[in-house]
Order: sequence, then C-alpha cells, then structure tokens
Amino acid sequence: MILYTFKKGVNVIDRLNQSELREMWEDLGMNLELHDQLLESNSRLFKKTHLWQKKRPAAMKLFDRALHDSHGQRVAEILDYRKGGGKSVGTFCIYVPDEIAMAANVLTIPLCGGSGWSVSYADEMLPRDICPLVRSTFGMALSETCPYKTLKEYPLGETTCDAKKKTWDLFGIPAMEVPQKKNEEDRKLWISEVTTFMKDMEKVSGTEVTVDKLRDSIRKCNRKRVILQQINGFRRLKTPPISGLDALLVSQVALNMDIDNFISAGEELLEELMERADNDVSAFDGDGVRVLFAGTPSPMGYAKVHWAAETSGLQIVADESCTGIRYYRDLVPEDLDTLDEMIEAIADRYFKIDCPCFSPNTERFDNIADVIDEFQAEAVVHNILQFCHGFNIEAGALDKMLIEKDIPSLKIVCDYSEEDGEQIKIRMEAFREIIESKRNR
Ligand code: BJ8
Repeated sequence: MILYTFKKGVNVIDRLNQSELREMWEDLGMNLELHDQLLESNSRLFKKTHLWQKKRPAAMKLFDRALHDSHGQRVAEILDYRKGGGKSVGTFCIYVPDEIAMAANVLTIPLCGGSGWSVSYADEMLPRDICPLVRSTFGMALSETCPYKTLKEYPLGETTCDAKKKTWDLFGIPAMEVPQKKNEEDRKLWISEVTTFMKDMEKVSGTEVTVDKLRDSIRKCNRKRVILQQINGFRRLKTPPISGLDALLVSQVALNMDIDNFISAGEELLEELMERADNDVSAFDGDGVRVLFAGTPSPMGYAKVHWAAETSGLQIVADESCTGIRYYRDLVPEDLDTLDEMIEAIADRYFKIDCPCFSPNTERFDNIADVIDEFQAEAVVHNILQFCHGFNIEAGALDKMLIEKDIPSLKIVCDYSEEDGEQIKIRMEAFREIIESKRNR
C-alpha cells in the first residue's frame, strides 16, 4: 500500500488500491457500473479543462489528487472516522457554520454536485427546469453513485433559493432557516438558528461545545480561510503565478478535503507561489485580459466557463462566488471569552455572505466593486447556472453598476453540459477582442 503523503500531512490513513476501493463502494451500496461511468466522465473532463495548462505550479498535483480522491481516498478517511464513532452531516451551502459543527466533533460534508453526468438521473424526482446544481446533486444520490449518501447522520438543507427549499421538502430534509432580509430582527433570528444548530450538533455527537473547543475550531477555520486569502492574493500581481482554473480547483477542493491536510497542502502551494512571484513566473502565456468571474458557485466537477475564458486569452484574477471570495473573505474574531459572544460573532460572520437569496442584496455590488479595484480587473465574466433566478435577475442591477464603472461584462447562462463549451469560447474570444480594442481607444 502507498502512504498518503503530504509534506506536513496529518490524518494519514493507508491509501487504498483499486480493488479495495471497489470493495468499499460495493459495501456502501453504490452502483459500480454507473459509478465507473461517472468517474470516467469526470476524469476525461478534468484532462480537457485543466491539463492543457503548461505553467501550473508543481504543488497543484496535491489538489489534482484531492479532486480525484473525492470519491475514493477521502471517502475511506470519512469511513474510518465514522467507524471510530465520528459523526457527520451533509451540507449544501456555505451558510452552515463549520466552526460550530467542528467544535461538537461533527464533520460537515459538502454535497453540492458539479457533474453534468448525473443531472438526468434527477428526472425521476425533480423537474427538468430547475438549476443543474440541485439536479446534479440529487441525480448522484438517485443513481446510487454518491459515496456520501450513507456516510452521514443526515443531510442538512437551508432556506435559501426556492429550488433548494422545495427539494428539502420533497426529500424530507431538515433545513436551517436563513433569513431573506438583513434587518436587526433577521439577525436575531439567524443567531437563534445558529444556536439551535449548535444544540443539534451536540445531540448528534453527544459532545458539548465548550469555549475552548469553539475557540480552537474558530482558529482552525480562520487558518484555512487565511490560506485561501493568501493563495488568491497572488492573483493581484501583474503576472499571476496561479491561473483562475487552478485557483478555482483549490477552492473546490477546500470544501471536501480534510482540513488539516488542506492547510498542509495550501502551505506547500503558498511557498511555491511566493517563489514564483519573486521570480515573476506567470501561470499564463503573455499578458491577456484580466477578468473577474462573478456569479453562481462552481462545485467540484464544473469548470466549463473558467476553461472557456482561459483558453480564449482571458485571465480570471478573482472569483466572486461561493467557490471563491464569498467562502473565505470573512473571518471570525479569535479573542472572545464566552460562548454567547462566539456564537454571535460566528452568526455575524456568516450573515455577511452576500447571496442573491437576500432582498435587497446591495452589499454584493459594493463587494464586487471593491474586488474589481483590488485585483485590477478590466472586465467581468458573469456566469449564471440556468434557472437560478436569484443570480439571473440580480445580473440586471449588477450590469447597471458595471456600466457606471465603465467595466465591460459578459453574461453566460448555462448548465453543466459540454455541448455549448465551444460556443461559449467563441463568445469569450469576441469579448476579449472588444476589451483589447477598448484598451487602444
Ligand atoms: S450562499 S449561492 S451556496 S445558496 S445556483 S442552488 S442559489 S438556483 S447555490 Fe448557494 Fe448558499 Fe447562496 Fe452560496 Fe439555488 Fe442558484 Fe442553484 Fe444555488
């Protein structure tokens, strides 16, 4: 057996070979034939979207491996943890406070699907005209190709968009109540929801959340977010040492990977990025056009728009999404003394998330304007997953703000399928030409 070797790796378990993996999937009740198809589709797509890049940091191999391990070695780690009495809950949104679950010894497993392969398997239960993120997630569960289906005490939803809320109802999934507005009474409701979440997590694990445990988990989650901030901070440079595609991969993997292993891999990548920055090594050929990617999340498996942009001479230098800045922008203060103070601070940290599920959501526009300035983006690529009404309708107001700032934007509404990839590329190339000609005006 090969050992799982991270430089300063922790939570190390023996690496499973192929037949051990198949045995594990069989024991989990998965459909091996369909799962093989899913893995084949994911790996073919990954080669196409990521492996054409010639100037990737060497440390990206850690994240490539973590991506490929998400249905294998990571599952084995969680299985091992659960066999030892560990508890876990499945989640679908970055609104669920990891710090609290961690302090109660409960592992959160993000379940959002990014694979186009599984979307049609959702037809059995869900309408076709809802967002591919929801359909991909439940398509995997319904086709018995999701290894996490039985690896948790329960899945935990949240009251964000209508597609998710009604799906929770359909499948009998409990949900945290995320308010729809951000007034003081909404904040109070959210603090009480976070408190209820803590009690639920204590019940799940039989472990009391103490001041010390919560302080430790706040520190650890902050550490992970700071690493993401630092990695992405290098994208401010004129010659970014990491591409948008790879920065997205790091963020996608951050949601699934064991937190200690992620911190360790992130530190290794940071060291290399520092060196590349010192030597002015870019991840891109030539100058390109600096763009901000804004919009719906890109869960693991989905990188079509990043691929189309970066194979067309655009350089994505920042991601305004839940698989980008929205996930790591805000930290929780570490110097608090009581449980109540900590819970309130955690609730406030998550309440800053500027999801279009809120009405109004004007802080998102201010945040986007700041990111454009900070990362010197010349343009915005606005990606909206088909049927996501919140992001799609909000795009109108965002466009207005961008026009006022004289920032060109391109809106791409699409699903997870591969068919429109080339068409999107043509639009990206035309967009790049427009921005280049604007430069010469
Ligand atoms: S905080 S963006 S992770 S809800 S893309 S399922 S909104 S129809 S994912 Fe999200 Fe939390 Fe908001 Fe972020 Fe619905 Fe839109 Fe689909 Fe979405």
